[in-house]
Amino acid sequence: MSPQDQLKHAVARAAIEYIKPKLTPDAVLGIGTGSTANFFIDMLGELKYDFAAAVASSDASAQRLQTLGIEVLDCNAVSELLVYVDGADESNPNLHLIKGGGAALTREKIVCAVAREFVCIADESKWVDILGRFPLPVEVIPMARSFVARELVKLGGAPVYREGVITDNGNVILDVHNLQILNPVELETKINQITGVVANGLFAIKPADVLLLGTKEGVKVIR
Ligand code: ABF
Repeated sequence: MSPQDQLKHAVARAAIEYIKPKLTPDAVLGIGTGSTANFFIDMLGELKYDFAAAVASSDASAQRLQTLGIEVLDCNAVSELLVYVDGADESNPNLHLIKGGGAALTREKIVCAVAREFVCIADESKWVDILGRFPLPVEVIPMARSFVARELVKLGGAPVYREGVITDNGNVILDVHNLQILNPVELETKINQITGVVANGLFAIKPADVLLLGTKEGVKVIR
């Protein structure tokens, strides 16, 4: 396993230990997408008799959960998720995140909105002082792609169409480069207001509640 994968593995284990005492037989968990989330999903099999079911932020994660024998529910069938566990592309010290490198940002935002607590799991390469080195993903209705790109340029970004990618919702992704995001809540709000935008990858209006950060010195718990 690469050193980075060892850190992802360690934070996945920490997340298992973090959620274990909270589980109840009727609890439904929100489960994210990506390589760090995959480590977590694989370990979640150990606890599958301690909770009821899961809601997944992507078709890929849903399949992985089902393969382990974990029931996957439609989000509309659930009034609340006990916890949402997922990775991120960047986190700042306020636990404002950039997510969506895997193109699942809209479903991730929905799962996050329904969850009582968002536990973010990430290795130390994701930790930044100022968000924006990682290009900010924006999910867009295909017809609005060029319009939204022009509006994003007005906000100071350099949007790049992620060619060949169609989201689970049938939309396209613009990755916005050259941003130095000094006020993540404000930028998230502004991008949300552009007609044709479905969601953007900033999780600042509703940030993570806790970050389990994998470092060479061990897993840090940041709130
Ligand atoms: C999801 O997976 C995303 O929001 C983020 O884009 C990505 C992180 O992937 P990885 O864990 O593979 O770095 O959580």
